[in-house]
Amino acid sequence: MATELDDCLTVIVGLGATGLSCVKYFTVMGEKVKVVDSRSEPPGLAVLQEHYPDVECELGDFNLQTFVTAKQLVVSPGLSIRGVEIETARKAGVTITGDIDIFSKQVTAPIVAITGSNGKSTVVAILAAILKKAGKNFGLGGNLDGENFKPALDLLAEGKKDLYLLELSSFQLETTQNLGAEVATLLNLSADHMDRYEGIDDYHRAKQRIFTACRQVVINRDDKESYPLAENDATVWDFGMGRAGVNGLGLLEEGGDQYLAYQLEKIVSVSELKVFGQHNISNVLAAVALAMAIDIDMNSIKAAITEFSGLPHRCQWVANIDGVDFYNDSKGTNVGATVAAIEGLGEHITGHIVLIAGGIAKGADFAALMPAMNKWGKAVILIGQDAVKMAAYFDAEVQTYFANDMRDAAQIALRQSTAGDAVLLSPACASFDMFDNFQHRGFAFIESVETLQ
Ligand code: UMA
Ligand code: ADP
Repeated sequence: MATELDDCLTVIVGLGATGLSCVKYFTVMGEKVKVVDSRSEPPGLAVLQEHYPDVECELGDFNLQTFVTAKQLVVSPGLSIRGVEIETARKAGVTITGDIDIFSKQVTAPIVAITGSNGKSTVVAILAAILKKAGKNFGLGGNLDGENFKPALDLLAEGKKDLYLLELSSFQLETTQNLGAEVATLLNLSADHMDRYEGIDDYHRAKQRIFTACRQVVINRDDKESYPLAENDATVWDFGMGRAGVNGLGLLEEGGDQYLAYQLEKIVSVSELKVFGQHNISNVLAAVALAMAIDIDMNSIKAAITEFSGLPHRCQWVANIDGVDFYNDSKGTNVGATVAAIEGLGEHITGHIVLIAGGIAKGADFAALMPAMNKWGKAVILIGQDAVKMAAYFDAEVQTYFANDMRDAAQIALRQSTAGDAVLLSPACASFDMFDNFQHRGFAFIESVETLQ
């Protein structure tokens, strides 16, 4: 007998990359869907019209009726589930889900799931390099950008895999009920996206959902927020900058050298790594812990970690002009990331740092930048929408300048530097006020530096 629910549709909320991947998925499954997006011209529109002309699509202001009469809402990560339409639908008994939730129910191969405020993409890239060395047939996707960009559901079209490696954002985890990863990690926690959460605890709760029903966890000994809050009987691996724990990765000092180690067993010397900064050593240790949790051989691990030279736009060396090194850390989009970049670079150079920062603050408190800037910085050049707000935080000993655009910022930065100093673009802010995304901002910096030569 037909029920009222049979007339209701799965409604895909958002027509970006995730929304499109959901349309493809449900179409392959033979299920009729409807798409809504509050934007009048969402990025996925042209593809939808060309390849899925029969899929009904509502654009512009959301229609509450569509939400409350849906069978389920598949919500894209860019939208908060606390929006009035979604919240009303939830209260009316409509299931709220997301692409990662659907993906985790669909696949049987083990999932390695990585979240954290910073270092996710770097750890994913190191682990992917390790898996390649080990000859694994794995799927790679989730909250990634650049060459690895792939919504999780698109991985299903790639055929059978031995395992899946997923980077997950707090936004994606909000709609994920029971991930059931083989191994899950929350690398670290510092404030980000405070314009979307009620506070850091709220953001932390979203991140903690990565541990739901997982079999193994990898925790960061240097950040207690990385530990699962809920009781579970998962096998625990740990990593951190000190000596390794019982089932852990850490650092060993021997003969004046520092080594990455599993318990008391040396893996490689820190000097053999191509990446610099404590944060990157931590990232490598995390990737090794994850690889060991899924039984990858040590030779593949060693080969990959000593070859890895970092991702673009993450503390990436750009040029040396008159003895001043320029670094592009455009992916430094929150305060924690910029602090890590300043400290990593500060220890690496002989002079001081001239920081280029600013953009959209996302509700951040920039006070945490000050100890690092007071220690390693000499000047800050501010750009973008929240430049004035940010300037109020800097102490008098750090010279503060405002720049109109990136080229202006690079010129001022060079004028304020002397040989041995480093100019670091690490904005601690989102880029969308002046640029399409962080890559666009990074390339604008690289081009601006080129004009200085
Ligand atoms: N939007 C609307 N109205 C809508 C739907 C979306 O205005 O109806 C806006 C959102 O507010 C957002 C933008 O559109 O500003 C994009 O949102 P989306 O959900 O359509 O995004 P996708 O294109 O599906 O991309 C998302 C991730 N983006 C976000 O979570 C914002 C991508 O992560 C991810 O690679 C992709 O899914 C595939 O999994 C990018 C990202 O910036 C790298 N992530 C944030 C971060 O890392 O800080 C969380
Ligand atoms: P995510 O994917 O979480 O944004 P990325 O690996 O892309 O992380 O790195 C983004 C920025 O975060 C880097 O440019 C660097 O400034 C900073 N960062 C990287 N790893 C760490 C870490 N382990 N702890 C703190 N900051 C980090």
